[in-house]
Amino acid sequence: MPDEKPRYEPYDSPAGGWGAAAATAKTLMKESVIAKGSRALLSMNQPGGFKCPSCAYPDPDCRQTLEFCENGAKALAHEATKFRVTREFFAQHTVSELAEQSDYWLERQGRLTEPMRYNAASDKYVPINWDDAFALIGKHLRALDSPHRAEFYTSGRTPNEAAFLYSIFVRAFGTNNFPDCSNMCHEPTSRGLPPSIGVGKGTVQMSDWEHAQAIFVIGQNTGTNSPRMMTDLVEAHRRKVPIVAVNPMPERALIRFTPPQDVFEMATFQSEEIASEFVHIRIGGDIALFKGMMKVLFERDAAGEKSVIDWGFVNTHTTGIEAVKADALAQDWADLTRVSGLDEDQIRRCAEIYIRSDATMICYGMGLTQHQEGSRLLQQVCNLLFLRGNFGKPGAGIVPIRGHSNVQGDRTVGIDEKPSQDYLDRVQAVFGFDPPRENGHHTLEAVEAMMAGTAKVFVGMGGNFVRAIPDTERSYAAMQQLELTVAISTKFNRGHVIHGKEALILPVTSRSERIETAAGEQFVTIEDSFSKVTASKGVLEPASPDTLSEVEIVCGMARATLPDSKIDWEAYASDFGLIRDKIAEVYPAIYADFGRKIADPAGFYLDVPPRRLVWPTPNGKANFLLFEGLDANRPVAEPGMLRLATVRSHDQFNTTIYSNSDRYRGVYNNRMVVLMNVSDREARGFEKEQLIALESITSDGISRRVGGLTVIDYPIAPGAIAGYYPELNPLLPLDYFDEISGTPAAKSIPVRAVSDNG
Ligand SMILES: Nc1nc2c(c(=O)[nH]1)N[C@H]1C(S)=C(S)[C@@H](COP(=O)(O)OP(=O)(O)OC[C@H]3O[C@@H](n4cnc5c(=O)[nH]c(N)nc54)[C@H](O)[C@@H]3O)O[C@H]1N2
Ligand SMILES: Nc1nc2c(c(=O)[nH]1)N[C@H]1C(S)=C(S)[C@@H](COP(=O)(O)OP(=O)(O)OC[C@H]3O[C@@H](n4cnc5c(=O)[nH]c(N)nc54)[C@H](O)[C@@H]3O)O[C@H]1N2
Ligand SMILES: [Mo]
Repeated sequence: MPDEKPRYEPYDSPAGGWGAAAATAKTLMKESVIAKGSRALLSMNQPGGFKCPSCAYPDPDCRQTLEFCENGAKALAHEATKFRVTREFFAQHTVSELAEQSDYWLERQGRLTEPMRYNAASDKYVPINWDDAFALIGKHLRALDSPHRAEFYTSGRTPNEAAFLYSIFVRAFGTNNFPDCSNMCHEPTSRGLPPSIGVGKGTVQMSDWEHAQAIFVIGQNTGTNSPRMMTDLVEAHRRKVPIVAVNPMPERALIRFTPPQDVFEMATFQSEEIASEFVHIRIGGDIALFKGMMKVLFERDAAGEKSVIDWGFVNTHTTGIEAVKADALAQDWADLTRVSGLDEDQIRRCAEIYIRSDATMICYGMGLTQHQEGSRLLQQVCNLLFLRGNFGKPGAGIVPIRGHSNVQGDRTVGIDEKPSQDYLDRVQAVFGFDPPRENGHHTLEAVEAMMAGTAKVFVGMGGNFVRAIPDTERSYAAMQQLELTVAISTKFNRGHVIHGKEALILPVTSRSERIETAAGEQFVTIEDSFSKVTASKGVLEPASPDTLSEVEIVCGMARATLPDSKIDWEAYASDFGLIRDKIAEVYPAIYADFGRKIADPAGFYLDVPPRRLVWPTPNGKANFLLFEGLDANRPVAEPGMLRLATVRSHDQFNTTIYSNSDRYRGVYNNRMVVLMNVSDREARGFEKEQLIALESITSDGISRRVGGLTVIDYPIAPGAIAGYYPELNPLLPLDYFDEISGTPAAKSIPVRAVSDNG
């Protein structure tokens, strides 16, 4: 689909509703899978069926209705597509030709069907059989002078069984180099929350929605990225629970929504106002909002007002309130309003909503994590929650809304570049080999090692690493220097055409498809955002007879790489239940009796100690942690600097682009746009819809620029602009990240906007 001139037409209808129903039908049609896709949708998120491959939002504990949304249906349709990438396709195109195509075009070609190997002489991919492919991987890995020269990436669609075995294989090989998609995503949750509450996970379960008395949705575009959560927000709204949306953009579904499952509202074209308070925050201004709210609480408590602060909770469970209190009280309203971009009245209204609620849930997404101080920012969310004892009671807690459907599960079962010694001891005891003890690489460190030329082999268990990471141009060059790149994928993507000197594409049986092994039909498990583990069993025929499940591919790589391994890879490859038994042995505290528990079609929740008011922190307490600043990003001294948030459109899944439109934001036909406040456009003297370029403001002397962008007048907070990921990743410098977690600060890139004269 060639790019057309972008059209902007504010979307006045409610989100959801008939627009969503129509979009679902259109996608099934486009992928030519109306009958097959519709049938599969009936099994999605149902007991005995498979888990939606899209987001990590949980299924209800017992709702028995259809459980899918427009974007889940799109994810499924693109997985179940009738289009195929075959050996004939590869014979027709050189890789250099393919590299010229857009991400959209690459994705459109469809499902991968057989293992392929890059042939440098013809610049084409040619077929290779599975055994030879595994042998090639083994040969390269064994030839390295150190196992640390290989990088083993994981993307969060990989199920628990495959991720667990992959972590065992890689450790048996000898490294902890586990760059993971979560390093670009919710790593501030994984690293920032433990010092506060002792775990790097959310603390609510599905049943908490019914008990919440106030809900904050911060930096998360719910209607697009976890649409099934809208059902819970609608129900909360109907119970008159105040919902506060904090976002630099008035994301449509958080303002007005029609639940597509609600027959009456659909038939009568009704819709509901979701957010009772829309907080139009400046990018990175959230800490100032939280501190302003805390200041109000401390002042009212000091003035003698009862029940503003839950002193019972604070005194029993926490430490450190004094420093946080002194800091909040010392804040000046002029600073709080300047940094947040909000007026004092609104911050006070947010505080009032918070004080009136005895059970508050704070939900958040990438708008909080992808800043230079993403981890400390989340610690401020914990501070705020501690003040009113919002842990360990129904309806309250911290609610990270995860991205990929099993990104949390992959981390739980061992995809961790900084494994604890405890865990390594258990791996040693259960599997009988000596795992490496030193920390490995996270995503940015892996890219650095590639740039430095010290990394030689890259294995990608799912995902589209080259397109997801920062600093596109330099990253492409780094990938191309590698000796071997291995892409274990369902669909064709950029990572297959930007590759190492040798390259393999290994096609995977997808989540929605049946996995048959020598031991019969297998199922896998995933862990959602609320730490609930459920089984997932595909129902469709595999895209080709020559795909393998991720578990089988891990076992194949392991056998070829570690011929002397005592681990019975063959047995695991055919009976996934044996893998679950080992997960139970390595993680007895959470996974004891896994095999029996997973037989319950409703799944089971993993223990999250703060729910029981137990804090696995070094001092056994919940800790108020002081952050002295107000801004989630460090200052940049350039007049006219804008903060760029790279976001997802309504029609993409990460690097997979479903179309060039973004319906809820009213942007059609072209993704090369910059959403800008009209005051910022006029201040720069740009005409409406003029072509502009963005240049990163950095001090490393490297020029980063993206041109050909149409500026669109948009109701985004002044000083903030937004554009699409991954097209704008060339603007994100590799060294612009949150130091605690290593997460790129993709929501606050300092840029200047200039007119683009070609
Ligand atoms: N359909 C679909 N579903 C998905 C995905 C997808 O691409 N498509 N991706 C999956 C993945 S991996 C993830 S991680 C999640 C991502 O889901 P989200 O967390 O919703 O991710 P983004 O689209 O990046 O948008 C984040 C939001 O943060 C806001 N924001 C930007 N800066 C700030 C700020 O400083 N403060 C505040 N308060 N808000 C800010 C933006 O305006 C935007 O609304 O979704 C998952 N689900
Ligand atoms: N600038 C900027 N950069 C970002 C972000 C941002 O907001 N802004 N967001 C970051 C975030 S939150 C994330 S999570 C990352 C995402 O980074 P990744 O997870 O690496 O990227 P995806 O686009 O989700 O990967 C899509 C590919 O995964 C493969 N795939 C799909 N399903 C399966 C499966 O079941 N098994 C296997 N083996 N392969 C499968 C398909 O081949 C598909 O092409 O990007 C990050 N990068
Ligand atoms: Mo993510």
